[in-house]
Amino acid sequence: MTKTFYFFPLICIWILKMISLNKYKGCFLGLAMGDAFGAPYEGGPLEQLLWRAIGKTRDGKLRYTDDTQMAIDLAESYLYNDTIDQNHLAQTFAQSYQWSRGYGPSTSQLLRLIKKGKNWREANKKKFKTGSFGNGAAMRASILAMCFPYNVQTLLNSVIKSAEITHAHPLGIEGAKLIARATQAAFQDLDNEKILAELFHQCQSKIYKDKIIFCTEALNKPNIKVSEIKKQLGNGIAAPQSCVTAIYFSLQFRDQKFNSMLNKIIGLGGDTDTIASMAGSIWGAFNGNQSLNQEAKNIEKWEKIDQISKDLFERIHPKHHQTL
Ligand code: AR6
Ligand code: MG
Repeated sequence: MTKTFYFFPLICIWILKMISLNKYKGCFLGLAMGDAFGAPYEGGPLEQLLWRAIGKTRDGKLRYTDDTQMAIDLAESYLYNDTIDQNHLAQTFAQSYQWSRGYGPSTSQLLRLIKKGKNWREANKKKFKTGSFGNGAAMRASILAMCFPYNVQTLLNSVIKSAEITHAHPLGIEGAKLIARATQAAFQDLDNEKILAELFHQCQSKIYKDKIIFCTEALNKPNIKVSEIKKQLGNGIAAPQSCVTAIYFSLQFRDQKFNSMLNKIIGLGGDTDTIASMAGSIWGAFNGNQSLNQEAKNIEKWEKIDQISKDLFERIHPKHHQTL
């Protein structure tokens, strides 16, 4: 091995640029907006009817779902511990649990068990022996890119810690790693080809590798139909059926309006809120919050989300936040 190879990681760290506060805010607001604006269109007629009944707060704001709630829990637990403390995070998830946020079935059961005093390490394999491969770990993974923005390996290790509490299946964890790394790359404004090459390199399973290849090809076909994206990449609640879909839309629309991306994702049907939430966080990591601020005010507790983004930014950039 040559000396140049040894120095390569150091050079990589050196050329990383500092991420702005606007990008932090954009990432979290994009997650919450994708979630809250996508939620009325999720699932079939029954789910949509239910959300029509419970999808607004008393003062007329759009409620967010489990996606944003678990993202807030993760950020708050990190800020409290200055690390990912799995026991604390599991308790934080469980204390925030409310059925009306629309948690997935296995996650609902798990969080109720933890609330009753069960250890998450036993409870997380109760419903599925190998753990869940739902997209619930991926939908909060962008927050980890805000906690660990400058080091890939530290980020991926933290994703495993966060994911395995609720989604211990390797495919659930792998989907979360892809979303987290795509967000980290978006913070650095890497170009699409480089992002997808890195994600392909990071993939362990054939299902994700094949989807990243399809995604790379699809981004070079401007007239590709949404129905083809749905068929090839998926629109479901399993991580392999939604994570690469979200990455595709975030990369396709990175230089366009947030709402154009949102409308396309709503048109997909299926798990619209979680796909929009994952894509929204990556879009926000590219573009920041400026164009989101006005519409974000329609969402419940948007000020809290804005404040947590600032707290995360200041925790990671203690010397710089006063100058930005
Ligand atoms: N074997 C078979 N099916 C599985 C397995 C497995 N190992 N793992 C997951 N499934 P869950 P989530 C299927 O409950 O990921 C909400 O709207 C199974 O059908 O862990 O937290 C969220 O916002 C299971 O019920 O949920 C997300 O959008 C389903 O995947 C979405 O639901 C979801 O796994 C998923 O949330
Ligand atoms: Mg969802």
